[in-house]
This record gives sequence, structure tokens and C-alpha cells, in this order.
Amino acid sequence: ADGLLQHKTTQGRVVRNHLTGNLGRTDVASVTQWLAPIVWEGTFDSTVIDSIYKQQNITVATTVFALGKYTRFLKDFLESAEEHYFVGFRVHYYLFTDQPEEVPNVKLGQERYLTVKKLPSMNRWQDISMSRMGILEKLIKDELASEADYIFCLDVDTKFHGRWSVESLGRLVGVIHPWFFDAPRFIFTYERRPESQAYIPAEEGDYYFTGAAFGGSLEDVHHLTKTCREQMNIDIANSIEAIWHEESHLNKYFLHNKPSKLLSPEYLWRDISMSSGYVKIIRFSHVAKNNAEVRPN
Ligand code: 2GW
Ligand code: MN
Repeated sequence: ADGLLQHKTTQGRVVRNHLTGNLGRTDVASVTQWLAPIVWEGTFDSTVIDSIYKQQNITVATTVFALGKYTRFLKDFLESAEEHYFVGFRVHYYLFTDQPEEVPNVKLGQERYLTVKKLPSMNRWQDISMSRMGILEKLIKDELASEADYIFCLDVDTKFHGRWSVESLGRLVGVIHPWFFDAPRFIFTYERRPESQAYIPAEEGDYYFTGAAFGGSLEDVHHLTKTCREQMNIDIANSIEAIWHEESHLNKYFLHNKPSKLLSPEYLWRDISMSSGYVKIIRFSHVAKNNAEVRPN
């Protein structure tokens, strides 16, 4: 009887048909109201999805900024990425720093590349964080077109602990903020002042996304970074700074430009000492950092 319900794929793997599919989660939503998948452990088959992308010869540009004392995070970031991030696929890191001499010498695997770009030092950390949008906009436009297919933009005070790979790819990809994935909308820390371009009214908004990780196709991420940069410039002209800086503008952008794929907080957890029954595997997390020690002001 099982023969009717199953068939063999070309790889010879037995899969169930659409009526008896064995993938999925019942404890968390794995699709949005606009039918974008929300990627959780248990919602995809890594062997199947790897074999699809293996045929495509893709390059994933990955940007990270490390200015001032944040260069200390680079070693763990890069070493853990080499262990867990798009393993077996071509990755090109673009690392922006004011101190190229502090970039550690991390051994990269085959088809893994690192380009270091020098930036001037900045005094205000809010400027570091917010200037990323304009710098990424320019990188994508001037350099990436013939170099990469997808891009992810990541915080550096982070580390990989588990697989982050092709299951995360999509046209426009947002990561649900680990503090708010189980919170009701009124808790979300969207910008609430109508004077800011990042303003989101109380009755709007679907998810609260982190600024620490986002990505997608070059075209879509270019439009995202350009829009956020423009909106932040309008705010500057109006002498207002959004509560969570470019993260607030990113959330506004995603409200009107729905991500085509969402990544669960497995893809940016708070720090590994924290746990949640929903998060079966921590793939990427913030590292616990001593703010007083690493932040200049
Ligand atoms: C220095 C003082 C205070 C805060 C940040 C910095 C700082 C940040 C720095 O001295 N050098 C530096 O390279 N950065 C870069 O900015 C670095 O890539 C870092 O990961 C990123 C964001 O700063 P971070 O990680 O300290 O902020 P979080 O983890 O509290 O970030 C969330 O909120 C930010 C906006 O306020 C961003 O949206 C960020 O993406 C979010 O994760
Ligand atoms: Mn961070």
C-alpha cells in the first residue's frame, strides 16, 4: 500500500507525496500570511535543497563591518563561518574596517574569498551602524553585479554554531528578531514617532526583524539599502534619528516590501546560553559582549 503513497526521486531517496509529506512543524508558523516560507529546523530537507543549488554555481557575497574594537570579533566570526556557513558553496566575504592590520589571518576553504575594504574611523557608533546601508548600496552597484548572485549582510559580534546554507536563499530575506518572535505586535520596538520616515503606526507591522542579518538577490538588497539610506537622510535633514537606527528603517522597508522568505530566530539567536523550546538548533547568534569594554562612548 505504501507503494502508492511514495515514489523514488532521481537520487533514489524515498519521499512521501503531497498528502503524506513528513516535513513541517506544528508548534510554529512556517509560512506568513503572504505565503512566504519561514525557515525553521524541520521544514526543509537539506539534502534535497543542497542538490538543487549545487547545479547553479552560485556565489554568496557576505558583508561584515568591524570598526574600532569590533575587530576582536572577526576571528570567531570568520572561523565559525568557514565551519558552518554555505559550506561547499562559493562565498565572498567583504569586510569593512578602519584597521585592515587587525584583520586576523583565517584559513579559508576552497572557493572562499575575502576582500578587505578600508573605511575611515567614525566617532558615533550610531553612524557606524547606519552608514552600513549607504556603503552596501555602493558595493552592490559598483562591484557585485558580475561577482555574486546573492548577498547577506551580517553583524560582526556574532558566531555560527550550526548550518546556515542555501535554505536561506531568496529574493528578499529577513530574519525575525530573537527577542520578539513570540511577542505580540504592541511590544515591537518599531519607530513610533510620525516625524521619522521609519514610523510604523500601532496597528501595522507583521514581524519585528533584526538589523543584524538580512539579504537576498543583489537587485532587491540594492533597492533595500538605497531606500533605507534615503529615508535616513530625510530623517537627518529633519533632525530625528530612529529609535533603533537602521534597524527601524529596515522594519519599515519590510512592511511595504514583503520579504519573500523569512528566517526564524535560529538564524540570529541572542546568545548560546539562552534557550527556547521552539529553537531546536542555534545556527547563528550574537556573542555575549561586554558593552562597556567594546563600545567607544
Ligand atoms: C560601537 C559602540 C556601540 C555600538 C556599536 C559599535 C560598533 C559597531 C563599533 O564600534 N564597531 C563596529 O564595527 N560596529 C558595527 O556595527 C559592527 O558590525 C556591529 O555588529 C554593528 C552593529 O553594532 P552592534 O552589533 O553593537 O549593535 P547591536 O548588536 O546592539 O545591534 C542591533 O541594533 C543596531 C542598531 O542600533 C543594528 O541594527 C544591528 O544590526 C542590530 O543587531
Ligand atoms: Mn550586533
